[in-house]
Amino acid sequence: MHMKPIAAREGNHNLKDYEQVYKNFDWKEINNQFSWDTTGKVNIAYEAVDRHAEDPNKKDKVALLYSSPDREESLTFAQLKEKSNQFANVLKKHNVEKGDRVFLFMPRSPEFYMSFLGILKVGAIAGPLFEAFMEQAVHDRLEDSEAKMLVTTPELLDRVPQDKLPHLKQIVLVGGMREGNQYIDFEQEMKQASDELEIEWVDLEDGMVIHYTSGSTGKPKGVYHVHNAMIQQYATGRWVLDLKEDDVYWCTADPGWVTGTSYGIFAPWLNGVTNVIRGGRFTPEDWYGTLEKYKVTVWYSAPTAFRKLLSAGSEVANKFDLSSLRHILSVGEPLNPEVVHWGLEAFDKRIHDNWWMTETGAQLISNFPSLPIKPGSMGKPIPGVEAAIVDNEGNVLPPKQMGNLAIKKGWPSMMRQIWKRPEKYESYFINGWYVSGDSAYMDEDGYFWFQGRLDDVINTSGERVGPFEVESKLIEHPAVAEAGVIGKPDPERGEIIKAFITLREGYSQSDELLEEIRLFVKKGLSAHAAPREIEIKDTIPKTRSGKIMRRLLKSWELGLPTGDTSTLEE
Ligand code: 6R9
Repeated sequence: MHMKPIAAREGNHNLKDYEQVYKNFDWKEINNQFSWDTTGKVNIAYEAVDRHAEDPNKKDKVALLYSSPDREESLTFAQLKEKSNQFANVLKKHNVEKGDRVFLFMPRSPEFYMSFLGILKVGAIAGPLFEAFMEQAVHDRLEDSEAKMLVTTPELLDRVPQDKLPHLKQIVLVGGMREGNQYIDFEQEMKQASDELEIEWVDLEDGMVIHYTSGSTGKPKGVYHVHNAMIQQYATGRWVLDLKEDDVYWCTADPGWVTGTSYGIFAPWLNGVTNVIRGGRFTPEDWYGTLEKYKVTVWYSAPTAFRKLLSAGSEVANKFDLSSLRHILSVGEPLNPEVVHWGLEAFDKRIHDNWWMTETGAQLISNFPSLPIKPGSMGKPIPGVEAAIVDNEGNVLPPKQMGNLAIKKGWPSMMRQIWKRPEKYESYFINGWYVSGDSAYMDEDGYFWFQGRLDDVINTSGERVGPFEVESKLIEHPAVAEAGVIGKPDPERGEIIKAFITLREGYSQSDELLEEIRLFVKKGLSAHAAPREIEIKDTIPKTRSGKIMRRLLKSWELGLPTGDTSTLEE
């Protein structure tokens, strides 16, 4: 398909001559933006908040602009510094130390952000979890990380299997208490805590965040990031988000997802910009209303949301004044050219697609304001990053040839570990390249074009779901003997989860049973992991070594040729 490029954005922006900067760039140029460049001591929370709080011109600027349907609150940089200091002191009082894992399982709220920053300030490692997670998902992540403390709410506490988590020493409850004196009352302890803190200065290579993400096999992986990530989160905040002093920035992602931390916390605050956080459920009216009310200038969202806005129609968009918008970005799944064109109509703005992963910690490939956009392309590598298409041995392929999308190892925000699984970590790297698991090609102008996942990972509404985790849950249901799970293409959600199952003796197909099985996954794992479609089969195709052949299930589903089935079990 040939599509006319959309011209570069006119006017003043932060990366005016991409090609020139790209050619000459060295990451060291960024270091002098930070105080640690002279002191050698670092803490990302200091650079994101305290530094601005100590600046007389910035301290009273709004850092956090929080709203939800029933609450509105704003915090300046000075206030955010105090609140996060207080929480850090609460943590210290309860013996949280450098390197300890402290997890957060709660909805977006000002308390979430105070806690998150407080955790970093004592040198501990923060582990944010989606509030939608159910018991099994919560358990697996807290168990694997050996989290010592959890910050949650009384409402979510029932999903925390405390008796099965020997490492979990303390639970902080935000917004109310539950019976029993084993819990720490957030509100009460915050009141008593000092807002003066000796921040824990750490090394650039010390851990700061663990995000759990799904692969195609095994339990979710703990992707471990270090303070050094700030270099790239700051730089991409300028080049890609195009953040400037007076911007009002809104990233719609939940901090349970890497986009909600790297770009919902770090990039905006490292750049000293006002950060809008909106809680509550998605509706087109609510989102347009948020853009209008706070006069958002830079907006970072995802294709699945844009597609929902598109299908809500322009009548809805036209009810709102969206003239404050200057720059719009998208990540998480392929951004359909149709959506790019809708963006031009609805907002008279380009939507800038960019590509990265939980493991990469920050954006790597992007459409910059100063580049023409080829609708459907993810753009070009950011300065300081070498991207290529490689074969399975790690040899670079020529333009227009499809292969593995790979990045030369060593960008600042790269993950440094898969928690407790060094062999898993090593398996990402071939011949000096980080191999992403995505297939893509590069065109003759150096633009990258996403083609698909090479493994079986499902991308539903921008969420990565591992088929293995869903299959494991399915077969815990008494009626299910075997299960194979695939992503089925869907116009709005990108993919939906489809499960193929075989039934145990004594069970027969009925709509009630299928619904019960679906709810079983939803209640056990999370709503986004529950299969939207379940189909009963006589057998699930497997290889001779017993691996579920999801590729074959997918071919059947889509009516495609089945390819090589030589390893199929008799
Ligand atoms: C940040 C984030 C990573 C996977 C990635 C790819 C898909 C992300 C994309 C995209 C096409 C884009 N993905 N951005 N696919 N175009 N612009 O999404 O992290 O949740 O780890 O997902 O998402 O398949 O490998 P994560």
